Amino acid sequence: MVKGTPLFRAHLSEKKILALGSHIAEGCGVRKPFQLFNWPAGMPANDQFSSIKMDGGLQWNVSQLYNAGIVTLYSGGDTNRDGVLNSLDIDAIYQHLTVAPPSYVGIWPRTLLTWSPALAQCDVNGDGAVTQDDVTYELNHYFLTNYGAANLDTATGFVDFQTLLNNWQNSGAGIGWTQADFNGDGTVDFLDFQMLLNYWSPGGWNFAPSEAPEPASVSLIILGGLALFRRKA
Ligand SMILES: [Ca+2]
Ligand SMILES: [Ca+2]
Ligand SMILES: [Ca+2]
Repeated sequence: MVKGTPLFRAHLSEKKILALGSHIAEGCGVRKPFQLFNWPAGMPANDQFSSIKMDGGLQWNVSQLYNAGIVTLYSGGDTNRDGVLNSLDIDAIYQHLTVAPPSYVGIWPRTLLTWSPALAQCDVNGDGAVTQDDVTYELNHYFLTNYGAANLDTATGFVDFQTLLNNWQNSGAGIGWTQADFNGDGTVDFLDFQMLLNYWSPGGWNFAPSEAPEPASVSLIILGGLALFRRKA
């Protein structure tokens, strides 16, 4: 499962911090469950890390850390953390905005959230807020496209216009980016049509492939030391 089989038997008896970052090389792929520890018999509840720090802007799924010793690195742009990069990740950003889109005409119809680190997965540009800029970043960096591309190909053109017509004046659950709700307000209307016109580019967008986070390494630092930390026999 893991090159070099860096499995550890570990027992923690003091307050410990687990830091997951990118600066210490240890092979690990995106979205591949990574066996970090081999707990002797599951991790006792009172033996857990005092905190888990995710360094370098990386996001990890640690839901299996204590029962199976496994962590999984999320892929960039997977804002709803379902393991797939698709239009639902754009919808998730719009549904978790902490700041109303500055150019929005009218009163933003969704509830604006108060920023907290729990929203970090939607803060794809890493500026400590969930805003329209995150949608732009998501589109440009992870989909290599732009506003108006309902089908998330790399052009804003007639196919997208047809999608907008097909969903004209629709709103509510089930309406999102794929249905041509480009401004994320939950309704397909003239504002989305205006956005489509503003970004009309049937010849295609030309964003360079992202240099963004495709971390090839995992780092493990355990601060404070382990009371017992030995390689599995
Ligand atoms: Ca996703
Ligand atoms: Ca942001
Ligand atoms: Ca809309």
